[in-house]
Amino acid sequence: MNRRFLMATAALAGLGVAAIAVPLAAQDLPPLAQKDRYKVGFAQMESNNPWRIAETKSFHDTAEECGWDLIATDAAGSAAKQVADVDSMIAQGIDVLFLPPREEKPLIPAVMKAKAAGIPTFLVDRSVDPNVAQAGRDYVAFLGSDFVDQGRRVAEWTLENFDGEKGIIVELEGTTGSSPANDRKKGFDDVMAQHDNMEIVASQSGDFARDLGRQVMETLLQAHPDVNIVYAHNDEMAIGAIQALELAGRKPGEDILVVSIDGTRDALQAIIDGKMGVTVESSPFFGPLACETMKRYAAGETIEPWVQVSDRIFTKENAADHIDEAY
Ligand code: GYE
Repeated sequence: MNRRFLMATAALAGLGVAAIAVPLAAQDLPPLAQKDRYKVGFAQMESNNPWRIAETKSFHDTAEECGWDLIATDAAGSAAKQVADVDSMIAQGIDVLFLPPREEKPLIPAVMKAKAAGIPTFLVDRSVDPNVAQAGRDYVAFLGSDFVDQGRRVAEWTLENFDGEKGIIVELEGTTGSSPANDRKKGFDDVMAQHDNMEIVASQSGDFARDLGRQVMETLLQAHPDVNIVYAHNDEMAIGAIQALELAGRKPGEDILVVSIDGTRDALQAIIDGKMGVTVESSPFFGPLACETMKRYAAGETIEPWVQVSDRIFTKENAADHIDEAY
């Protein structure tokens, strides 16, 4: 609806304009001034795995050359704490917020509060529910990978490389309600649903964590001893699954195919050792892209709603070439 019309209507109705100032501005993103230094918030969700640690380090490594006075927090795996961390950053007067929302829905209030406080927000590496909060309106943009495509690529590689007759698949899902877990599941499951020789017999969350991945695999192995493919939504859970499989006397890489996503050092090593088949890249090095996108926004550019990161694929053909750059 037209802004001037709304104001006029409000005046006619005898409402104070200030009372409806927030809804009137609801379509507008907060601007960002061009300055030498910015007070920047990075509200990390957890630090219990190498991916998160590499991402936080990437923001710290970028801070100096991008002119950031960086406030970085760690929500220790709690969406509620992540919301509180954003609150405290707003109170500290940050100019810009970089936020990896742990889950799609609980972080929406934080996005809306930052907007209401006039702070432009960039979502990094995970997104929020697009039916509720939208890029270009509530936050500037989402910087990250195509998770559906990652899942699809793992499925396609699996179809080409699995040499058994019938695939009995166990899926280890990421954090429930997170965008990568939702989308990596969709991408993989949709492809597999088109193949009669592939069956997903169990799909359960391991919260993107190594230890939980190991525990869930242990349990699922009891219920499905005939499993011959494990699809994990990230490398940490894949490594946990390999530990559970080996403990149970299975031979990952020989009697069971393990496939996953990220490209961590341990996963590349597992591929080199023949225990894992593939990992589709999902890079944690967001610092430089965050800097560049923020500067473009401050210069007055309209940012595309999805600043998409392209992902490589690591297999036994190239894992050794990339392990030195891995984290
Ligand atoms: O794959 C996982 C991490 O959101 C893309 O989160 C990210 C995912 C990544 O904990 O390992």
